[in-house]
Amino acid sequence: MHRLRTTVVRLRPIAAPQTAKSQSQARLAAVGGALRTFQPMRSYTASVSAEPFLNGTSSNYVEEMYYAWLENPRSVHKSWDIFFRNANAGAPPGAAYQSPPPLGGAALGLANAQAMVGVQPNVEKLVEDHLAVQSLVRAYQIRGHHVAQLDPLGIMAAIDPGPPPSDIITSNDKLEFYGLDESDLDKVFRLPTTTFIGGSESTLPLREIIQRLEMAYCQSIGVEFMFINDLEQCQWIRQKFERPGIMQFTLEEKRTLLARMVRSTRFEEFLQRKWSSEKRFGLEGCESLIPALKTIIDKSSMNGVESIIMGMPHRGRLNVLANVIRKELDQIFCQFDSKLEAADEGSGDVKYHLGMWHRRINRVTDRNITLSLMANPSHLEAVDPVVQGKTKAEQFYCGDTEGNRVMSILLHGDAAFAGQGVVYETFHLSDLPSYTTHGTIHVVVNNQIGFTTDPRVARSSSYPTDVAKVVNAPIFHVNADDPEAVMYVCNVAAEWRATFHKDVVVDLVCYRRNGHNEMDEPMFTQPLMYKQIKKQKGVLQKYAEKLIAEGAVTRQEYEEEIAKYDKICEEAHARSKDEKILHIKHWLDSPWPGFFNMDGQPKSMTSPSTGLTEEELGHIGHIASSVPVEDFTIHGGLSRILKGRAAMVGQRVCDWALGEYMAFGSLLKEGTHIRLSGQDVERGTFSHRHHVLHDQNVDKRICIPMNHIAPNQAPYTVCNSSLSEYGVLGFELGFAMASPNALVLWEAQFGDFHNTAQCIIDQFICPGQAKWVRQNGIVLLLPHGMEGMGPEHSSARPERFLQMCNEDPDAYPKFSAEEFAVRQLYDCNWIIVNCSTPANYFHVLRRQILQPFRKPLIVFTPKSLLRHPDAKSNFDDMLPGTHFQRLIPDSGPVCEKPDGVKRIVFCTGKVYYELTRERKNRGMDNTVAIARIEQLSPFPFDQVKVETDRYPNADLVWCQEEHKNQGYYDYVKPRLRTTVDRTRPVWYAGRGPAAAPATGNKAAHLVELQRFLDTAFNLDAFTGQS
Ligand SMILES: Cc1ncc(C[n+]2csc(CCOP(=O)(O)OP(=O)(O)O)c2C)c(N)n1
Ligand SMILES: [Mg+2]
Repeated sequence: MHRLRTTVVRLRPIAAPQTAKSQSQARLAAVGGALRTFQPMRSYTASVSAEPFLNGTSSNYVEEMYYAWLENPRSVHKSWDIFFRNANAGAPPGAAYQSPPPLGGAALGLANAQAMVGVQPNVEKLVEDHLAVQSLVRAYQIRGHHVAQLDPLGIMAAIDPGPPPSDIITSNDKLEFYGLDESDLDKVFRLPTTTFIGGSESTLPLREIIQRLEMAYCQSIGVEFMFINDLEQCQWIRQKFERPGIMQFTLEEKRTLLARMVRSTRFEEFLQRKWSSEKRFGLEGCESLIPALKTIIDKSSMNGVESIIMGMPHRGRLNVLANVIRKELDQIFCQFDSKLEAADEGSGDVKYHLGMWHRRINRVTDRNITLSLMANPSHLEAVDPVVQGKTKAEQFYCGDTEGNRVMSILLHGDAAFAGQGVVYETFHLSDLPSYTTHGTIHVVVNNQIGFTTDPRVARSSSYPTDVAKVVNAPIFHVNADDPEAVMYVCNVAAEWRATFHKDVVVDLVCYRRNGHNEMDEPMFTQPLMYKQIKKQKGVLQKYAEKLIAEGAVTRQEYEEEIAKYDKICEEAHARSKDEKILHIKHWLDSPWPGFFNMDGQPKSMTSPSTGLTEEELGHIGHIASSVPVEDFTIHGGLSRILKGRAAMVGQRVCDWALGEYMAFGSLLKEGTHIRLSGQDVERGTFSHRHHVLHDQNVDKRICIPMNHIAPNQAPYTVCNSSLSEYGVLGFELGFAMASPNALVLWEAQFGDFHNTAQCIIDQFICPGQAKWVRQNGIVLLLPHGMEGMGPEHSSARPERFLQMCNEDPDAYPKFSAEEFAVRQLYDCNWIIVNCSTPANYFHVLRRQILQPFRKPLIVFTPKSLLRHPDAKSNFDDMLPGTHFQRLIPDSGPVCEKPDGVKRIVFCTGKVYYELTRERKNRGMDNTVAIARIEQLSPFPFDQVKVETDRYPNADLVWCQEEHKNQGYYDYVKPRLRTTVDRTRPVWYAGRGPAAAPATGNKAAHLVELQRFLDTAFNLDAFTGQS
């Protein structure tokens, strides 16, 4: 319908303005006759143009009439009926018109009209031609990018395989596709409202229409946007790329662009000259990345952005550090010195992974801007969600709810952008309320190769950027050898982000002049591509020649610019030789001002009590068991849960959910922001948490009681995430990076699902501080426990976390008794706990914030214990003066006669409850002591020693419900042995080794459980073994 309507509008034929053809030719000449040119055709002069009532402003009227007539011929005056019949039958408009039939002469009039039917077509052809032109415009908008000149190497097949689309006019004979021919080229058409190629003109000859479409969509820029399902956004993009004369730059802009190209190019050349055999993953072939980023930053600063957080891979990273972030050059150059000593503890990292934070004045806008480049591992794209999380956090802390002040830029390689799934996961966070950063600008260094693999075998999509379509992000492909086009699209990308607060992609189509790194020989695998690359003139040289030819700059000025920058590099190089020590601290991407003392050390080395007053416990307990807003109807089942909570508070006890509530509520009250994110965390996978209440009568009305604890409390963010682990955990890690004064928790639906986020754990959480001297207090909540649920949903794989602890199992730490716990914590790379009581869970969460430094905390959390009648804690265990208990000793009858104890069973987590039940059943409360190791890492050597000393006649057993090659055994055994100075053996009671974490058969599960409990309480089980 819509289409018909617009078509009818264009029924009105128009005479070609005299100037149309000459305009078109002038423009062609201006672009150097850039693309497919059209031979001048005979000019079109339609007799219809003379039709008096079909020109000027009457067209709408006619349109309406025509439209009404199409629906019902009787709805228009007879004269119009006859006219349209005749016109439709092909009569020229002059002939189509007939005087209204005389009164009383109806029969004659009709006869005349009928006689007209059968006159030769014309209006129909007009309609068809206009339709064709409209389709043509649309074809360019949709598929013009496929024929754009994006590839500096001219081997386009690699980036966009396949023949050009048949509906793009690549030569005159293609006009036929639209039912047009060369004779139509000079006909003038009214432009549809969905194009801006006319500028101030609303009509153009076909020849000019095609020329302008070619200019807009088929030169150095290829715009992909027609999949966006928002008309306003599409129109916005069309006008940005279609308006005539858009690509005009001031002299000043051109000179700045040249200067930036000089820096970008000469930086790499300098490094190559000085350190020709060092890997640096240079930018050669994509030097315009630097002006691209600087353009985005300038424009964003102009739009009010004050802080930009960037993530990028190896390619061109040093160049970005030097010329975008403005890291001192001597600090970069000294990294190439192999004798440089490391000042900081830890592994450090290679120079092209380190991060950076820098505040400076933006020269273009004269405003302050903070730029940070996040440190990242080799794992491509892994940093994406981390950048987003940090960006979100910065926005959150400065109250930037629209993303006007803080934004992120993500850089990608073409192969990684297409290949790595985390890119997709990150895109899917982009529009979620608790995860959006209100638009990210993605820049792809599309050098048409990934290491040795070219796109034909590296991806199934046309472009590496297709993944961005999933969130309707426009994609601007641009030939990186055309720096002005690059600058233009970067400006548009920044404006897009500022206008719509949505993601956008700039695809810099370029090449890689060297191998993957400077040592690699690319000719082994890409001989033809590299033959072409060898012939390729550098982009700086090309652009300089262009500007010199234009007279925008003189050769002398250009050479002076080069000399000036080379001198800067040389001087910095001389200074860099004085640097003998590498301070990784100088490469910190997220400083925490005020958290450490001047030397970067914790302000104290004590952990205060994590207890709360009776009153505070009562108050938070009350909030946890009530609905703090009026007229809010909750589900009946939930009412029962809240009543149960109220009863517990009355009895001064907590279950797991209430313990967590106490920890969160109190920290919020004390001013600590809390963010809990993960799949279904609002209710809790096991329906125990219920932090978000839903009104049963009003759609989307919710209440978060935790935000009603105290008037000046910090906000609580609890958010169900997308079904992603890698992306979401990365995001939360980034969020936790922004500030030490927030408790950021990610909960896995079941602990085993953490392995799809393994890269974030292995590359960031475990070694983050060692590599990048960056602390992080993120908390991972991983439901864990063998409960007969099968191989999945059972194990959070504690063995893997434990294996990655940096503690020496064979050395008893040499700390004083008072400082033992805190020093151990300070030295560790992460804390791993498996709490058996709500009180201990409460304490460890509070300790996470009250301790004077930040370490990641891994918590194996319970499932069945959430409702276990014995797994409750008394308020007494949470009062002032109480602490997290790293080890919970046996406080039963064994304490009275420790000498008579024959065995100490050490365990952790839920199996404790199975052990105590079995011990009771067997009447062995006096002979077997059970000690719970609640903090597995750092291992509480000192407290374990107290237990082993207390029971001198006991043998030592480690009991776990996990399989022998899993769980904690391999970790705990050497530590227990170290604790007793290897004087006593450590025996094992637990499931045998297995490939799968748990059986899928409930009966087998129970048999296994009973079997290892038998072993644990059979005092002769290990007799005779050594
Ligand atoms: C997750 C991951 N897998 C593999 C690698 C090894 N690797 C390093 S660079 C690279 C090629 C990257 O190609 P591209 O993304 O196009 O970036 P370019 O090097 O071309 O700039 C590969 C496979 C890696 N670093 N990370
Ligand atoms: Mg590549």
